Amino acid sequence: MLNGFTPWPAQFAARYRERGYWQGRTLGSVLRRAALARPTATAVVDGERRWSYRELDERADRLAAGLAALGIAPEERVLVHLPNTAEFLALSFALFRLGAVPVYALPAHRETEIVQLARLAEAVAYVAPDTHLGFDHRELARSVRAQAPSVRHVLVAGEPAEFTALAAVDAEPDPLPGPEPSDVALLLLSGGTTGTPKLIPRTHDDYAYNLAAAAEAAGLDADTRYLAALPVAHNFPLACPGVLGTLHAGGTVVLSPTPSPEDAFRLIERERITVTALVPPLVLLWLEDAAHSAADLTSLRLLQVGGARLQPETAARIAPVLGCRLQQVFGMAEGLLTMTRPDDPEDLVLTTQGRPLAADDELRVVDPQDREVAPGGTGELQVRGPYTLRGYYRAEEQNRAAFTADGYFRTGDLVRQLPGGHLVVTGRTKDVINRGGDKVPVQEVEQLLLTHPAVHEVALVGLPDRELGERSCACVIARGAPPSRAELTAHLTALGLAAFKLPDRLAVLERLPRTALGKVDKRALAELLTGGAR
Ligand code: J2J
Repeated sequence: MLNGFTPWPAQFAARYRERGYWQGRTLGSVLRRAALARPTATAVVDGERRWSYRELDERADRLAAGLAALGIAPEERVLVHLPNTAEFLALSFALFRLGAVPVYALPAHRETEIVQLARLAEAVAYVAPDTHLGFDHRELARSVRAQAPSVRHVLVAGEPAEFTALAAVDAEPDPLPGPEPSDVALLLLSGGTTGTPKLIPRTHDDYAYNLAAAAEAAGLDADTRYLAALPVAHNFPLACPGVLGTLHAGGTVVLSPTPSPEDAFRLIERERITVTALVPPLVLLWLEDAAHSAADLTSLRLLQVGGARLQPETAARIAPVLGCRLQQVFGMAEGLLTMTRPDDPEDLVLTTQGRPLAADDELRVVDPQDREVAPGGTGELQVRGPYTLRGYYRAEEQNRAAFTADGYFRTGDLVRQLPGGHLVVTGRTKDVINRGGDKVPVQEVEQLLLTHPAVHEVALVGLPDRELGERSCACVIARGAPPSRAELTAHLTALGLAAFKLPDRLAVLERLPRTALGKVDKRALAELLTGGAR
């Protein structure tokens, strides 16, 4: 078992097996089964490339053998920093079959995040494209190698420079011992509430359940043509049901280089897409563009929306403008998924975030003292269940705060549960800014801002925004001449911070409002900056 992983207690594991959640499958076998059933069907479309199930399956086997020949062993971690490409899928299944553990970084991540992740996971390899949207990942690989000594291999999809070409990692498949279904299959990045990132271990058993149950709840089958518009390194388009759920169902995955209406509409028309998933700000963009687009979107059957709060008014425009049904999804890389269902009444689909995937998802809504609130009341959501983690990877101290004594995960989300079980997400208790689905880890950004010589003190707060839901504002007490926002963002960019974490606004203040306990009062600060309009 992977060191640093917290397994479920034995009686829970037994229950989840007995009740059929954990079926003793590995993620590698999910693809094998689909490939045996429909070898010639198209599994993945990436630009002009089309791979059949047999081809994807064989590529995964050869790549697994090639990785083993490089000396990458089961349980070793591989940092995967690939955009939406066919290689992402071949590599993921190769690692699943080998029993090596992919750590998924988002394409937007830069040196700060990548080095932190490589160190935390003690990754032995970093896999990236040569360049992507104008950014040279080989440059980044050089600093990763210099700062994270565990990284022995850099594998490049494309022109490798001094590194190894991913395409050259290829060998005759040998039967591999392979992982156990209860082993950790992958590590996902948490939305983040602390200064440094946290990794979420997902096992073969739990993730196989997750993707299969989500596929069922979204009505996927062999005729599904799923468009991956969001970056597939994220849990939502990866397995909720996403690309893995589509492959499980025997459908076709179409990879979009970006989620822009321009790229996505072209692919929806060309590939007769039936299902896709978006975050709310992209829904707004798609609705605006669809109104004057000549693209034929009539194949679209279902649009999943999640990651941040969807305004009911926006939700109501989806069916008339895009001609498809809406499925709201409230999810987290930590596990729990709630979804609206096809047979839900219209008002629940428009105004709630759905109900849990599993009958054995145990939900509790609590007050700040961890006492359950009265039914229908608002409070923090705590959860445990067959696909919700019991501990972050190698994070003993943080785990003491993130979980209750009886194993519930404290989500940091404020919710209210309706009598039928549907949840309405009303806010949060955690110090994260949800910038249209991109999670800005507040403490991490504050710590980096403090390294600027003109910043004496800083608090990053979220301010309401019509398009993104929230935008970030850095409230700064200056040391000497106040810095400009351009100076601060240049400083953070030079440190190698992902662009979505850069402050959208700057407010230079004389002092920061404090709570009775002396902590910065972020609520008061946000009210001050919005003129109390919050
Ligand atoms: C309000 N807040 C939401 C929603 C997530 C599916 C969908 C999303 C994610 C995801 C995911 C929300 N309304 N509909 O992994 O599989 C906020 C909550 C939650 C946090 C998790 C999936 N859907 N959120 O967004 O791990 O605050 O996962 O705790 O990135 O996003 O973020 P993340």
